[in-house]
Amino acid sequence: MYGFYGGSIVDNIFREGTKLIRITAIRTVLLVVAFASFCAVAADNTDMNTPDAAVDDANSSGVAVIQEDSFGPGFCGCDFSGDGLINFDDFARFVPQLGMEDCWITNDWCDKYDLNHNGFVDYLDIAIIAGCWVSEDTTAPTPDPMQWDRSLDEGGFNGLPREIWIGPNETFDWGATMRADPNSDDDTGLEFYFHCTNLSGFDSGWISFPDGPPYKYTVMIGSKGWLSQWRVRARDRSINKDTNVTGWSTPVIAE
Ligand SMILES: [Ca+2]
Ligand SMILES: [Ca+2]
Repeated sequence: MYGFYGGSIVDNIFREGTKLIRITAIRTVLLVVAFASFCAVAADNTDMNTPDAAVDDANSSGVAVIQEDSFGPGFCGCDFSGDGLINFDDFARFVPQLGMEDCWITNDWCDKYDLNHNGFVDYLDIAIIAGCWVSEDTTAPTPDPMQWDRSLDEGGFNGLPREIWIGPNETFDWGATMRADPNSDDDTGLEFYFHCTNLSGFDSGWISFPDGPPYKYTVMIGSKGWLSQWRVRARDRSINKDTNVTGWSTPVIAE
């Protein structure tokens, strides 16, 4: 009798669990179907993505990509993964937030998931994602070609390549220092390559600056008067970073 009673509880728990899984699965399928419909509509209605429906993106190289009504993160205003591509990776991050209310400045618009800042994470935000569906960042940072930072630092120096004493021994501890100057950040972030054109072994390789500007590179070279010549270029950090590369800046000799 006791065993039968216990089994009944287990059966109930099992039934309720199964029901919950079934409801969750149905909701997920309905959501994906609804989203696929949004994508189909967006694909059919190309007018949704014409420049008239978008605004200029100050964070990329001038190509209009951000939807006019989106204040969300990164590329297209809805790149939650930050890779410059809008796909299921972003949608999967968005879905758990669907239905959130009381989005406001104080909670960073529901942690940025309220894309249009109307106070809710809802179907209007899904429409924004659908409008950017499978779009990807295909533009290099600006300016293109990259340029040197000619502003003066606290020491009164501009960012053009110059020799600098960086060691305790004034004969052998000279290096070169320089700064690049992108005119804005990029949707996915920036990387720079400082290239020494006449001496080997001093290139920076692709480097990033997690703390942002100044984008400054300093390298030990040896003694004074080596007349190393430098140029710099930049790329973004998107899935297309191998092709989203600026041209080289003008070469400058460090003196
Ligand atoms: Ca993404
Ligand atoms: Ca919203």
